[in-house]
Amino acid sequence: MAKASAPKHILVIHGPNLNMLGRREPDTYGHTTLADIDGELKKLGPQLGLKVSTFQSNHEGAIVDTIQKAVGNLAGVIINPAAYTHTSIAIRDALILLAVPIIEVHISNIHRREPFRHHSYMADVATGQIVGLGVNGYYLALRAMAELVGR
Ligand code: CA2
Repeated sequence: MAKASAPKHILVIHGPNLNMLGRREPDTYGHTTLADIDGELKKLGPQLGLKVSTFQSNHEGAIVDTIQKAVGNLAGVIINPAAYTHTSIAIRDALILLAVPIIEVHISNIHRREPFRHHSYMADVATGQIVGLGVNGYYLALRAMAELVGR
């Protein structure tokens, strides 16, 4: 009988202040905590044949370091770069190094908010974007990732 292949590894990256989810600004970001989201993704991953790792940092360089270390070891990345979405060429350049599908997630609809949130430095290096669907966007992204990378 053929040996089952190892699950493909998906890294989920959360940018600055997302560690505050569920604790402040519930009208914009909801009541779900980051630990809730990571827990759901780690449960859903194996159901989709994927291994999920999660990482949050408030520091741009730490996010760049994590992406660099992952080069060659990942099947895909789901990233909510948070405020760095609108400022970080460094994270954009690091994402390009990965050469794997990238899904950009935003809990809020950045296009309905202040003009400075309308531009994303990640948008054109991402395979796709999910915005404005609340934390459900992360779970939709993981399902889409399973389709993109195969099982
Ligand atoms: O809608 C999103 O997911 C954002 O990436 C969230 C970022 C914001 O800068 C982007 O424009 C859109 C902000 C994350 C801050 O998260 C907080 C959560 C709870 C309380 C305070 C901040």
